[in-house]
Amino acid sequence: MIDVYFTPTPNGHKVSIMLEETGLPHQLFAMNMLEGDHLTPEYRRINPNGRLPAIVDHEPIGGGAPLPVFESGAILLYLAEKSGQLLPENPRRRSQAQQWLMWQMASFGPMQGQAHHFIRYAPEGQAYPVERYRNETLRLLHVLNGRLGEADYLAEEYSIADIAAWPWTRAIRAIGLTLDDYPAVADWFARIDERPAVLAGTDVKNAANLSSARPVLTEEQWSNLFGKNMLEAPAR
Ligand SMILES: N[C@@H](CCC(=O)N[C@@H](CS)C(=O)NCC(=O)O)C(=O)O
Repeated sequence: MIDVYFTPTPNGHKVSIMLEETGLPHQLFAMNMLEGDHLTPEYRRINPNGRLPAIVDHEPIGGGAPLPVFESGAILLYLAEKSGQLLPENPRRRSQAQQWLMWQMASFGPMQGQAHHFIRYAPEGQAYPVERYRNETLRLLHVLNGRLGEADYLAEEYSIADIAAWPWTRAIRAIGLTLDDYPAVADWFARIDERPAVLAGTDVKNAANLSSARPVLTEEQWSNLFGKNMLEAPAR
């Protein structure tokens, strides 16, 4: 059994989709970031970075004690290895899957994450960071469109690279963007959207990050996400 510390965000959905695709037995523990569930010393023993998602595999590859795994990209690689699915065996495609997974983890997720922050959470009126991160997201969508214009999937066959990039593509509407100018991305998005495992992995867990409304946070919730409580958590 695999324990999943889950929140319904793009990074969380990568893991819920992967588990549905592979059929690995798991149980989800819903974590409420606004209430600071991720800031506890107990959770930091699972994820030293104190972010979501994370998993604990009670029957890890190679045996031994339960294995915690953090960072959504590392979780996808681990689950691919464990299941023997969704990481191509062909060396060229395998490398392509790893390249696009790293691209998502290093660029497409973090740049868009900053766009979400400045558009939806930061005090209003900060034109420069909004423009900077929205433009970077547009540039990355252009890169994605180029790749998907030459291959049906990022590694030619459906893989963890697509599972990593798809939920972040789904989230662009929350920052006021569309796929209208990215037809190859739109086709790829629609193909993956129809997969039963993707539906199951996002169904009823999909409330967050699709609305472009500015969330109204209490002082405590703000502190848990961006302020004193967040900063002080690692020292607890
Ligand atoms: N690179 C990390 C990013 C994790 C991350 O930032 N997760 C967000 C939710 S999607 C989070 O935990 N936010 C809580 C916070 O910022 O305090 C991964 O891919 O797992």
